[in-house]
Amino acid sequence: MNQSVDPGAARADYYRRIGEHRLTPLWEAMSALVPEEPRSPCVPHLWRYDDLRPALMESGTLITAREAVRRVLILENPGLPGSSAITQSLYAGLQLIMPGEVAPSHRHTQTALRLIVEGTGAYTAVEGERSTMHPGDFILTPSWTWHDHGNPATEPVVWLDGLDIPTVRFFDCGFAENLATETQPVVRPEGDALARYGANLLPVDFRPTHGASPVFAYPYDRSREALHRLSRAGEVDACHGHRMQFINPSTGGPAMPTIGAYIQWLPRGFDGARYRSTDGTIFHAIEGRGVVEIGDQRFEFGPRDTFVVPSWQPYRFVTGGDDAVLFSFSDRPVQQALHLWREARAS
Ligand code: 1HN
Repeated sequence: MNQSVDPGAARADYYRRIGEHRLTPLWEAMSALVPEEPRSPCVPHLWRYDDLRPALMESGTLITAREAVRRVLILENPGLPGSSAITQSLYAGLQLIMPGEVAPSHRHTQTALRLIVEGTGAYTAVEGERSTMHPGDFILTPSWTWHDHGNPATEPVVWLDGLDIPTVRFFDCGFAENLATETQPVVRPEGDALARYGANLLPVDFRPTHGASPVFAYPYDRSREALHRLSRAGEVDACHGHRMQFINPSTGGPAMPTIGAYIQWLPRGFDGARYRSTDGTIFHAIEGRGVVEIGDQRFEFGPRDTFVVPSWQPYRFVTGGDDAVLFSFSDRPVQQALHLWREARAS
């Protein structure tokens, strides 16, 4: 090297010159590109439902569901501004539909899930079947299936949306189209999919038409009953309480190929062990109260609150006098399909 030239200045000049050829030096970026362990820009955050509900209801006076197409307030991670993302791979929002409204039918390659937060009697239609919403119900919209929502009831209905929007954006494989009519024709009675696919039975000639579960709606009363029985059976997991995965009954695998969805029962007096995994996870409290410690932060959660745990951040749950039921979702099926997923429990 030329001794008379400051190496820092020489390198800077070199980087400028190679930049004109659209080249950059790996050695300046290497440790950030290949970290020893995940260092997500996503940060822990809790959205308290009672604090945001007035703003959500106000949106109902400012724009109709028809004009908005979907009237949603996005839960954007404070560490990912401008991204419309709650984790690097997932999107979440709170959707409001007022009595008498319709959210018009469309389809897209993004997969969606809904967890009903407040109100009863709205519906979502998927593959010609309408499912009536009740708080705690888990409803999914597989990739490229027509879906529309309506609220023929008398109260506002709110649900948490989860979509794989950032994942689809990452792969640049997003397509969307609108149906010519506002609502899709109803061709099956309500409960048809659950009867056909949700009773440990499958039609003998069943052939999947998409990668997601043929059961579109998982009623909360069924999931809650199963968890409640488990909670009586004892044998609580030190980290998760009683945690179950929503499955595709035709495969035994996750209900959606790109999003894993889970529900867990934390018994009262639970003092959980620390846990971490590489799938940044969104939690939503359906019932009960508790505390979640994420890294060095502590959040109290109550019914209808939503919080996010970034990839590889240690977290643990503590409950007081209440049992709590938490819904959650993450990109775990994608990471597992790619053999990338890891977890660790505090020893
Ligand atoms: C969508 O179709 C829904 O169908 C919700 O309810 C949120 C966010 C972005 C793009 C499409 C829905 C969405 C969405």
